[in-house]
Amino acid sequence: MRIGNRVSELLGIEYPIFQGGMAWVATANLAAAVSDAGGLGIIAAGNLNPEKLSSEIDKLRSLTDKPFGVNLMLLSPQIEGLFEVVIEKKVPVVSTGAGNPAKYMESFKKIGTIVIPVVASATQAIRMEKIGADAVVAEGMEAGGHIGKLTTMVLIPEVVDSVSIPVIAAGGIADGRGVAAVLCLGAEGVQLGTRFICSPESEAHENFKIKLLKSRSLDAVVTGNSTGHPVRSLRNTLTKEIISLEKKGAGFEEIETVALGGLRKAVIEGDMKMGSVMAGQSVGLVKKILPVEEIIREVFEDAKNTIKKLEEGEIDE
Ligand code: TUI
Repeated sequence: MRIGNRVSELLGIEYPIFQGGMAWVATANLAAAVSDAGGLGIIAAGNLNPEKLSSEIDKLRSLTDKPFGVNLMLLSPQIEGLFEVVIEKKVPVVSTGAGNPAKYMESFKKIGTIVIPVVASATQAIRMEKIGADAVVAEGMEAGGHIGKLTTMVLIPEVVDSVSIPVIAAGGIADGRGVAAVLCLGAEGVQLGTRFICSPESEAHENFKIKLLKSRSLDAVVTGNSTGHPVRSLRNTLTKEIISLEKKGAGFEEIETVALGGLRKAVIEGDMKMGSVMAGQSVGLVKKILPVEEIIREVFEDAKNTIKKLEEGEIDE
């Protein structure tokens, strides 16, 4: 049995697995490793300026000739320049987050770039299909970073029933059981973030990786609910400070000031106290640092075995 489908065919990849476009973490090095291993590596542009994005794309292309993507975080202050780089470099796949990419759609289509927006609801997915998206990543609130309100378990079937384009599931998936589960829900691909941080190819600070390995799912807490901008990250001094500010009724701007630069502090400087250690609930399932190729192989091997067991009626074994 081969887990291949519309997603692998659309993108020309071996396994329908994406590596999430995590700001600061999803560098050319990590993305190239994922693409080279048969998945879709994605460079995060969220923390980059246009020049740096351009050099990261060149670097990835020097490491692999496989398809890859760039994630455009639509709230980036430099979004226009980043968009221009993606067009100029003819990036094969673009994923978008934190907004509606409608105004860029025509330009992407013109050069044949495949557009896969990240959505957190069926309403957003329907809107994305209407504007010509090729697929959507539906991200449940188990994910790390900025999140929506729905769990993967509810979001995926609702999105699958609402659109005809392929749906890639994200949020809470770290192993083969998760992959098998979302395939049952109708997803045709998966996106993993947290799991890929824990690889030698990820350039996140060692402290960040160690903290992830030591954490359980309940350590991945949500701050910012009171301001309408929920973010999931690992409990530390920063999250405690933010929660106490929220209890005092602090507004979005005050909280943003505390959180500002927090992700860089965590990923680059390894500050586990005042850094924003963004990770999903699946952190509790990640027990070891494994090369990207082995992660992908293990995840799909386990997914296939899980499905096979179900087919053989061995659910209780
Ligand atoms: O984008 C994310 N998660 C993120 S982005 C990010 S970057 C950052 N944040 C703070 C400090 C430093 C860097 C961290 N985490 N997930 C994808 C996602 N997008 N989830 C939900 C959405 C979304 C939200 C609104 C998609 C569309 C949307 O509106 C579309 C519409 O219908 O208008």
